[in-house]
Amino acid sequence: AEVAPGAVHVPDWLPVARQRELVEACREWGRGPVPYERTVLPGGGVMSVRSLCLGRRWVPYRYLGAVAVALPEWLAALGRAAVAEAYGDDGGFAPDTALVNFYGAGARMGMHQDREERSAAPVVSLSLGDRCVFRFGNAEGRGRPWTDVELASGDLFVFGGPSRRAFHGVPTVFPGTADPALGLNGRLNITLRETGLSF
Ligand code: MD5
Ligand code: FE
Repeated sequence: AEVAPGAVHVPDWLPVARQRELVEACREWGRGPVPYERTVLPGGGVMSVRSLCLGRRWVPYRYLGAVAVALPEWLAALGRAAVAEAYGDDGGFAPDTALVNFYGAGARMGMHQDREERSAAPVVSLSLGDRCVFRFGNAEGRGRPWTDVELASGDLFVFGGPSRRAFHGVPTVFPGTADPALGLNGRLNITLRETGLSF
């Protein structure tokens, strides 16, 4: 479903077996040199989600050239397949970064824009585990109008074109709503991005 120009929601895109593999991969990445961490914002606030970045290092509000853990080619290929699914063509999508966000009990994400990528490429979002409310806003500010969309495990969302600069957030995660077969207590979101950073 096209929620707004360039913003395409594909419910239940990933089969459960693939979801399980992704959850396991997210666990495995957390055992490597880059742990999941709460980001401390310049104003002193601490985000409630725990994040891990593959391919590039993200600090608020920019990417650094230092590669901590490589972005696996299979994950970049999944991102290309996701763009092709949403738009009918992958548009040469070549993500260099995966940002993984873990929402544990009570975690949420306030309304923000993703502005640090120096690229017109879309962002691919994959949801795993607990269901949530995803709030898709407008490019003018944090306030209304917005559209609340429920995202469930296996859902794909692609944000491109004018939707790329819309304010968005995750005001609510519904605890205990994940398929028990996933063995995941909380919500994971993987975003694939082209930073436009070359080094
Ligand atoms: C999440 N993550 O569910 C979301 C999914 C983040 C973040 O917001 O910055 O890590 S990504 C949703 C997204 C990305 C780029 C543009 C837009 C939404 N949009 O224009 O709505 O953890
Ligand atoms: Fe975002």
